[in-house]
Amino acid sequence: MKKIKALSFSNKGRVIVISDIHGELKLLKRLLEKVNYDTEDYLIINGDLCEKGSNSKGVVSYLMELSANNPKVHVTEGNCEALIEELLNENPKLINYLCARKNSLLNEWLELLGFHVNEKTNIQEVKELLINNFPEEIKWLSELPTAIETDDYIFVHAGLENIENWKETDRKTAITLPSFLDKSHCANKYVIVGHWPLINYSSNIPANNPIIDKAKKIIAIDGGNAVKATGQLNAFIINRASSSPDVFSYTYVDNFPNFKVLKDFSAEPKMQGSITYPLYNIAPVEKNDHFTLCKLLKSNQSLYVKNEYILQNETGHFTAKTDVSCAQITVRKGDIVSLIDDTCKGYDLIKKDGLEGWIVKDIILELSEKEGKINVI
Ligand SMILES: [Mn+2]
Repeated sequence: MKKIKALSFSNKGRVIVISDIHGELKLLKRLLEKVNYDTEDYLIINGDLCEKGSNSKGVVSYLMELSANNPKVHVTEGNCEALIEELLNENPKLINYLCARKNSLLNEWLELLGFHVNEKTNIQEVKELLINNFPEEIKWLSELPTAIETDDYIFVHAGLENIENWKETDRKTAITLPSFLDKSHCANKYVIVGHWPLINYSSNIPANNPIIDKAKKIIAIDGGNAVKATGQLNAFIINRASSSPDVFSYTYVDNFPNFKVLKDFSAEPKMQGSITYPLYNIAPVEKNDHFTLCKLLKSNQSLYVKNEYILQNETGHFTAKTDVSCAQITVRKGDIVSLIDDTCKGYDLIKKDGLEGWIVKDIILELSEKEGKINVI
């Protein structure tokens, strides 16, 4: 990769890292408010500002302005920002993409100009229109660094190749590499990535919380915001103090309402695990009132899937409707949780401190808007 930005953090204060905002400007602003973001903090936005959410242009404008006015704000490119390159290279496939994906930065810009793309639209026409009307934004996006390197950290959207000189990582790999936590690198400093929703790595109880792998020196922070039904926008915080090692913490925001637990509920220990991308095929073994014992095909793992989340297709095969927790969660009276799904029989799907699972129905009470602002982590 060619675009590597060298940076030096002062040895005290905070570094706040956020990735995969995907056009969710309101969530971004709520998250900055929740962490009490201040211009004294470093703020690293680690790729995928746009696409999928409803306000990509808003996120791009907001971060352009924030970084222009504050030398401690830095942004790396993600695979979604690389769309700009496809535009500049006049890739005709971009037209198909824009027809298929309504929530796209380029479609939002074109809509402002009263222009709608269809299959017959010419890519040169789109390029000319956008370059003439959004020259600063396009320049800013196309100049974003692929990685930011400091004394102790490398910030890159998706990952690095496991090679002696990490700087030789192919740029496309750096912004598209899947599942980096399952891989390794030899950069000898922490590599902080987004791109791969954390729920894909879940084992016992599914979660979208950041994962720190000390042995591999990888920190993964993509909460699956705007991509996963139960996703969240994470802020990973590095607290620096000159006399001691950096301390890590995190928090998140999502769009689920907060509730207070009125009665204890203990999870059944056998109820663990989750169905996540890409293993959605299951074979039901034993159907019960609320959950069906299933074998996850390929991994052969046994899971209890909520009956409402099981689908049978025309060929008779069974799949999970979407990513779903197969875990129950222990909650105590007074806990604050958020509610993901209350449409199923007998049990509600909730999130507690980022962990997702089922609790028995009718033991939670919705908080007022003011009370609901209590931080769950
Ligand atoms: Mn990405």
